[in-house]
Amino acid sequence: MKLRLLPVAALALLLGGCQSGKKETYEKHVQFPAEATLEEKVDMASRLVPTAEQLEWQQMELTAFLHFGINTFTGHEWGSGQEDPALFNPEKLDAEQWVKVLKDSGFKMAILTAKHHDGFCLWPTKTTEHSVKSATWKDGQGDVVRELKEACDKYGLRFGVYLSPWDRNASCYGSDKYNDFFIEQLTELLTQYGDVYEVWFDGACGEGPNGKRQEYDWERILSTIRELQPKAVTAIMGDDVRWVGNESGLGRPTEWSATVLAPSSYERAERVNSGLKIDAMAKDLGSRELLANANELFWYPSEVDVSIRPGWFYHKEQDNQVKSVEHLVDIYFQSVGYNSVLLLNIPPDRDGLINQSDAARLYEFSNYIKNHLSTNLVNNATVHHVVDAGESVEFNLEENNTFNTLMVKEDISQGQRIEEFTIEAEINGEWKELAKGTTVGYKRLIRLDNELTATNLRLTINSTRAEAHIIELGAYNCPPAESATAMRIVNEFDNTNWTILSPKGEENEVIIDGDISTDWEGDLNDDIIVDLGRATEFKGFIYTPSHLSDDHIFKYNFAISADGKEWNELKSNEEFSNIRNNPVTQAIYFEKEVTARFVKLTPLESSKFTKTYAIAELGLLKK
Ligand code: FUL
Repeated sequence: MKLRLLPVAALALLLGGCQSGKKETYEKHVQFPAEATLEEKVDMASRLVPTAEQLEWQQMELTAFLHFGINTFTGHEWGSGQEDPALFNPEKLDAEQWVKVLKDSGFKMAILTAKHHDGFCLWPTKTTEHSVKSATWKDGQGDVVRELKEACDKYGLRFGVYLSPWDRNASCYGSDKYNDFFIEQLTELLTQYGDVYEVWFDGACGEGPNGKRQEYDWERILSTIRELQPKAVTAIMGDDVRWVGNESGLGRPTEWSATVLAPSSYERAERVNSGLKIDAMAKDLGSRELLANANELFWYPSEVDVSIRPGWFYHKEQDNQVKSVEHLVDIYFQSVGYNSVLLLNIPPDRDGLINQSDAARLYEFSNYIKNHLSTNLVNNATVHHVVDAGESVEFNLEENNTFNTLMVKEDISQGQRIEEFTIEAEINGEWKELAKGTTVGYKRLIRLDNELTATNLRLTINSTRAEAHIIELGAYNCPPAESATAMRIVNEFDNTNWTILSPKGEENEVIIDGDISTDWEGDLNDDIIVDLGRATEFKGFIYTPSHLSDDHIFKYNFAISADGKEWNELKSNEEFSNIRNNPVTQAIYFEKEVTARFVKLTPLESSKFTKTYAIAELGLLKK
């Protein structure tokens, strides 16, 4: 495959591409000329490069999220904004403990939820009283942002902030004034604490206290960041770092950092993305088929955000649900190993510490990575090779090697180019194909089915957008990781005498069969009523969403009854917050134990705003 370089180079100059060495490159964005052919677009795409900040961000590989705030003290995932700020009282808060745990586990940056959707600010802002100023903690004199930032500086960890655009407390939310309010909060965070390396705005945008939605002034927000913290990358609603599309830790095997997806904060995003029939969740964000229809391309690399626990905030009842090392290692392979940065959430607990169950798991995880993915068995692994389509490079392996994992790295400072590659091994004088893959980008890890021993490895670039710059090939031996984790609880009671009274239907008992692989799909007005067989004392209930559908219950009522006729509603119009993005088991506790023979869950609204819902299991919680 040979590309027509000259005409394109001339076009590129006309379009203001910048000169770097012999070839023109485009930083962060490239606009295709209206008359560009696919071949010309492919060539221009090969010369789209990251900004210096995006490149440094990618090289961190492991970054940590710290979800901490009023929710830590109320047990919610999304606070209402009406919480009493006095509840915030992490008596033993020690940000140095957080930072030491993260640093020792190989993380390069910590991003704190300075404000989540409830509007409660972890720093003493001038903009609202709904902050640490009104907390019991340190008699209102504390500043979590400062404590964390100082700890980060002391131990050499980068610092980033999450500032929720959606604010359920601010009375001006839903008006122009809110944009000023938000800019003021952002300015405080970006001017009072020193260097900030990532600013994270999620896309959740619901109603505020006055029932209105907000039109955010993204241009002003992003330009404020560029001005005040030019080294910071802006994520998710920002335009430097892209949300991978789920909160389960799953990247794409084909992951283009050079993507046609327009960042949602751009005014044209809706038009551009719907024109291409894509969104952040789409499987393909950068193939030639998409390039053929696109007018522009963005360097907008993927970030995989996922929590070490089912929830984003700390909940005591999830102490035994911290992800296993095996699960964390899988996530690592599917994020860092799929050309993404991992943003792993470790939520500090009510004492204000990283809980021992999470800290211990992080150490085990990082030991696994250190022990098994740092000794490369390939000789001269880091020699820079420039390889065209159809060409191969051979690498010699150390003697007495055994490996089951491969790694390829592309020099992304030159762009992302490789479209398809093959790796073969020479075993007893014969070449055998081990793996085939598509994109490489910053880093691509490949797990093989079996361990093997070989003398040489051969990497062939089958298809590439321009000469590929290979900067490393790796071979490692990764044994199975520890899979032990707590069991997933779906019900804490023996349900042999339970009967489903509603919804009616032959297979309705799947709702209480203890098997999360089956589900019931019903209509919103179908109550779920269970007869427990006898009066039972319990402290809460568990809703396990379906794996087979993404139509989950979002808003609900929950009621109990002694006779199945007179109902006492314990939860009215409540929500399973964030279930759309993170459909994990929802454990809802009441203030105190209740006794009832009948329970009723009424689904009011679905996460997809349909008239239907799905459920895998309904269970009850003991004391
Ligand atoms: C989401 C939020 O709604 C969650 O609560 C969490 O903060 C996650 C990282 O982003 O959009």
